[in-house]
Formats: sequence, structure tokens, C-alpha cells
Amino acid sequence: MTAGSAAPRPPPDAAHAAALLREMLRIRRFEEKCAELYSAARIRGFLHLYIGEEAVAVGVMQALGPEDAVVATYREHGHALARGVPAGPILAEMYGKLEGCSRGRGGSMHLFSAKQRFYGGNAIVGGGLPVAVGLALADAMQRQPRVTACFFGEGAVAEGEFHESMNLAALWSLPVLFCCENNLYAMGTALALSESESDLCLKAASYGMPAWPVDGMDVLAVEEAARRAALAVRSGGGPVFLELRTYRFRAHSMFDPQLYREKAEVEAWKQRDPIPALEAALREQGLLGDAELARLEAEIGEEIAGAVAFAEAGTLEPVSELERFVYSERRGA
Ligand SMILES: Cc1ncc(C[n+]2csc(CCOP(=O)(O)OP(=O)(O)O)c2C)c(N)n1
Ligand SMILES: [Mg+2]
Repeated sequence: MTAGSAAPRPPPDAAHAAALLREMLRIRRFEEKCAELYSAARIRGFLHLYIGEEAVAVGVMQALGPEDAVVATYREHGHALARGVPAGPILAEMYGKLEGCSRGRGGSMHLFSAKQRFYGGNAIVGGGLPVAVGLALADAMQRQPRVTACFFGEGAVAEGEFHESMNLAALWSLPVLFCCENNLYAMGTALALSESESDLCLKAASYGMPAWPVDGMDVLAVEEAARRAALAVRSGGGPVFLELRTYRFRAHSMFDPQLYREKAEVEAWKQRDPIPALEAALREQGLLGDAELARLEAEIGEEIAGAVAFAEAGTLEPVSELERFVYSERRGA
């Protein structure tokens, strides 16, 4: 797969397109700050950045309502933000603080928020798929017209859990929207080097499920496909598989010399960066100017500064609490 052409399409609705731009920029600036805080050793452990892939999470979230559920991977800061988990508790989680959305016990890879029906943050490759199928089974049994959106990387297709989950979801016609983020690499392994069949939609089709490839660098295309897919899933048509073709601009994690890909390839994909592409489309239509963009950046900067202050001011769990949650607690105790 090549980076393809950079041809931003005219936005259909200016206010909505501006909201999409804002969401993608929030994620980009938030993660740039995370990288900085990681270098300063304020954040420790693993950190996987989503930079370059923002259009996928932002586009898909447009098709979901608060009643729906989201399951993601360890590269999930953008999904959590776009789903409405506040930036402060996300950052506090990365700091290992009690005020974090998982009480500081999960870190970057285990963001969780029941209020937003955000079920992780799953560090095990493919581990989120059976969780999503279980959530969808519960919804189907309760006859709730809900959708569970399950994000995972193309590396997950090598896992047994992927096949088991796809099979059961299709067999039982469960309301899962499978969102495969195909960024071409699983750590340093290119898809074509690990799969005998690298057409991911064909794999999904083998389970009898509708499957479409989508330009994951075009937020409007992602939203359109996700809306169509979510409608089909919600109306009882069973699962749908989207292959979202995207690219991560940064390393796999903070430790990765990136010897497995050419700099020219990275540069070619950066030409398709979804944020400047949408900015350019809005500018071309006279819907965005320097002043609006500066205001947007200032608002986002303020939100992020607030999140940093929140995380910095947070507390570390006392050692006496460390054994809590090893076993479930009696309710009301
Ligand atoms: C079951 C399992 N095997 C191996 C790993 C180590 N590992 C972490 S990330 C990763 C690559 C996954 O790539 P992909 O699914 O394409 O997601 P991406 O990182 O590209 O978003 C691997 C092999 C793991 N976390 N879980
Ligand atoms: Mg990948």
C-alpha cells in the first residue's frame, strides 16, 4: 500500500468539519505533550503515540452515541479523548496518580472509563476483540440497539482471538463494528511478511461479514463509512468490518529505532497528514482563517495545560492501599 494522493475533499458542513478538526488537533497536541513529559520522566512505562492516525478515532466516534461501547488497544489516548474521557484523568493515569481514570494502576495502555462506556485500553494484541464480542452479546441478549466499536491493529489478525471473535460475532449476528487500524506494521513487522493473505477485507469476508476498506487519512471518509456501517450494525444486520488504512508517523513506542521502514515512506505518508488536509480544505472554502486557527490552538493549549496541572497536583496511592482490588471487595463494606 502506498501513501496515495493528498486531495482534501470539500467539507459538507463547515461547523461539523471544524469540530472534527478541533478533535484531531486536541489529540495531536495532547500526545505531543505526552512525548515531552515522557522525555522529562514525568510519564513512565510504555507510551504508544497515535500521531498520524487521528482521523480514524475521530471519524468513527461520530457514528456512535453515548449508549454505545468502545474497546481499544494500548494506542488509545486518541480514542479516549474523542470518546469524551477528560484529558486530566487520562494524563493523571499516565502519571500513575490516584486521580487517573484507572486510579493510576493501568498507565497509558489501560485507560478505562465506565461513564463513557470506554472499555480499555487493552495491552494484549487482539485482547480487546473477545471483550467487544462479550459486550455485544450482552446488548443482544438485552435487546438493546447498541453498537460496540472495537479498534485493533492489523497485527491482531495473526492472533487466534481475532478469528474466534470474528467467527462468533458473525455466527450470532452480534452488533460489533470491527475497526481494523491498518498502519502497515506490527512493531517492526510488515503485514506482508507475517500473513499469507494480506487482504484484510477478504479475511473478514471469509466469516460472511460485510467488509470495506476506508481511507483512514481522510476524516470525512472515515465518518461516512462508520455511519453507514454503524447503521447496518444497529439495525440488526450483524457485525461489519472496516479496514481503516492509516499510518503512524512516530515510532511504535518510545523505544524503537525504526529500522524496518524507509524515511521516504514516512515522509510520503506525512504528506497525507489528516490535520493539514482538513485545514486546507476549510481554508480553500473560506471557512477557516488564521485568527480562528490561532483561537483553536489557544483553547486546546489551555485544556492541555489544565490537564498537566491536574496530573502534577495528583496524589500517589499510599503503599497501604496496594493490596486493594487484588480480590473484589464486598459491596457496601
Ligand atoms: C499477544 C501479544 N503478543 C505480542 C505482544 C507485543 N506487541 C505489542 S504491540 C505489538 C504490535 C501490534 O501491532 P498492531 O496490532 O498492528 O498495532 P499497532 O501497534 O500498529 O497499532 C506486539 C507484537 C503483545 N502485546 N500481545
Ligand atoms: Mg499496526
